[in-house]
Formats: sequence, structure tokens, C-alpha cells
Amino acid sequence: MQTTIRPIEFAPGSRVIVISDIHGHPALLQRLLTRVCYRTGVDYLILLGDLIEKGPDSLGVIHMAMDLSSASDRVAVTMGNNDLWRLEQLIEPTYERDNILFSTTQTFARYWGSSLFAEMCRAIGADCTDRDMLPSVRESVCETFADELNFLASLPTVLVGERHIFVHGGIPCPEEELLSLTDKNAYCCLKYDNFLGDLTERKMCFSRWVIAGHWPATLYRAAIPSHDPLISPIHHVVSIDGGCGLKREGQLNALIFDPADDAFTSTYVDDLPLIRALDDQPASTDSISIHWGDNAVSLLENAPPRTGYHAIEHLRTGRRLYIPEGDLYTDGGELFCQDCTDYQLPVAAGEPLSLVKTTPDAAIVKRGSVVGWYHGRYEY
Ligand SMILES: [Mn+2]
Repeated sequence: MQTTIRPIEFAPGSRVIVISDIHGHPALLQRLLTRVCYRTGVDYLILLGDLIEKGPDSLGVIHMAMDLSSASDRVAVTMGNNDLWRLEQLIEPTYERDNILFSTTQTFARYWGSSLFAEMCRAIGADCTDRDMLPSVRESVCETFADELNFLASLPTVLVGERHIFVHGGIPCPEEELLSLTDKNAYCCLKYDNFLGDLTERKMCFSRWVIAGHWPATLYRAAIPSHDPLISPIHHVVSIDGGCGLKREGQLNALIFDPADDAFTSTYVDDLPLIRALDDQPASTDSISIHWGDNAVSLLENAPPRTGYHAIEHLRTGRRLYIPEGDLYTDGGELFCQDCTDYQLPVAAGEPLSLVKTTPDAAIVKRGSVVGWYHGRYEY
């Protein structure tokens, strides 16, 4: 599918809410809309792609997006790379795409608990675990879910407003050349990994604000992990993906702004249990946030053992830290850690925190959107 660009206009004095990467979590989307007090027909709502996959109910999110869109002409939904990937497998099938649809539906359902095609098959009582039957099952699915697939197929790649550009991944060209993107495949704007890192390398910035999702904002943060939207005034980019579904401590962010000014606020929801801190704790002053993509490590065999932890060295930086047992994995014979940090959060007794993971003598928690260690006592 080619890149499509559509204009978007905002009425003066209105509120714009942008949410990206819902990834099959309709319940979180519903809670987030309640949290921001979304007003149908009054607020502008932009769902910035990747409605589906990596969550329990992809079909549920598509239905919510369709309902929200038909209830208000102030709702816009844009395409994400996962949306387009599945859409093309379903409506423009090839033998190779059927292979991918088949194998990834099984692996996604195992790893993430569900997958769009599996949900569609279940809804029509069809079996998605037989490769020979797949073409005929796919055809039945496309017939039954024609409305849903037409809705996905209608989603634009880029929305351009007077002062803002909205896109799932990023804009891979200077702003003056935006229109030239319509000659290119939409994936160049959708599966644009590390958009901000790339802009830094290419010394590029925009005059409009570019609001993008796709790349969890915490991946841009080298010292302290945080899932808040990352606002980069230098690039004129706001990166809003809170890692919903992908990260165990991830969250669904809503970016909120008045289209006439440059002040952004945000809020979020997640699924983590709340606890209350009983002790004060000072913040650590020097920390590392290790994340996917830069998470090759080695085990430190001679470090003093701590029950419930591995002592590791982060290969690129040489940084040594203890990480929770179970947070190591191998891939292609190499050793990696899950997203890890040695950051110790500043905590005041009485504060609410959300619990990510416990070890025998501490806990990984979130204080707001920021992830780190808490060594104090807490109650539920
Ligand atoms: Mn994406």
C-alpha cells in the first residue's frame, strides 16, 4: 500500500487527544478515555495506529475505533505497521503471505495470548491451525469481516495539520518533501524504528510538531526508564508510545494539547497492581536503563551471589549490575537481559507505587511512569 496523506483541521480552543499503539487492549483504551474525560463530538481524538496484535483482543480495538469514528467526525484513526501487515495478508494474499499469516498467528497467540486472525476464525467457528485449510478459512473471514477490513484499508498513513503532523512511525524525509512520500510504500512511515535517533544522526528537525508512536519512548532514555511521552523541542517531535502490551511495565499514554499552543500534557493507564510505600528512599544519582536492541550481556561468575539475582555486565557499556532471576534469555547462542535498570527511585513514605516485579529483598516498581528499584517496605 502506498503512503496516503490527509489534511486535518482543528477548531480553535479545542482539545486534541492522541493515543498510539493500543495493541489489542480495548479495556485499557476505554479506561484511558474515561481518565481523560473524553467528550464525543467536542474533543478531537486521534488513534495513531497499531490498533492490533500483541494483546488479548485486537478485534475489540478495531470495533472500538470504528464506533468512535462513526460517533464523531472529530475522530481520526491512522494506519500502523501491524495493522497494514495483517490487512495485506488478509486482502492481498499470496502463497508467502499465507505462510506468514499461518505461522505468526500461532506464535502470536502463544506468546501474546491472542492474534487478530485467530479471533476472527474463532468468531466464525473456523480452525486456523490447519495450513491446508487456510486459504478457504481466510476467504470466509474476509467475507464476514468485510466492514472491519474496509475500515482498516481506509486508514491514512499521515495526517497533516497547520502546526502538527501525525504518523505512526515517523516522517522519513524533510518536511518540504512530504508530498513525495505518496510515491513510496507506507511502511517507510509506519515501521520507522528509532525515529528520534535517526533524526539526531541526520541532524534533521521539523517546523510542525511531529507526533509519532511505534517506538516505545523508554527506548530513547539511557539512564532512567520512563514510559511518559518524550517531547523533543529540538526535533519538534513528540514520541508517545508507552510500550502498552510490549513491556511488562508498559502503559497506554494519551497526549493532550490545545492545537494553538506548544504545551503538551499527558496521562496514562496500565494494568499493574497498586501498593503504598511505607519507607522513604533517596534516588540514586547514576544509573543505566538497558533495553531491547542494546541488551547483550554476560554473566559475572565471580561476583558475590545474591539470592534471586544474576550479576551481569552490559556488553556495550561495561556497566555491572544485579538483575532479577528470570530476566535473562538466550537468542542465537547469545545472552540478553529483559529491560533492566539499576535506578533507585526517590520514594516518600505513603506514596502510591505500582508493582512491576518482586525479588527476595526489593521490588521493581513504577512511580508515575518512571521505573526503578524500591528497597523499602510496602503494603497492598
Ligand atoms: Mn508499530
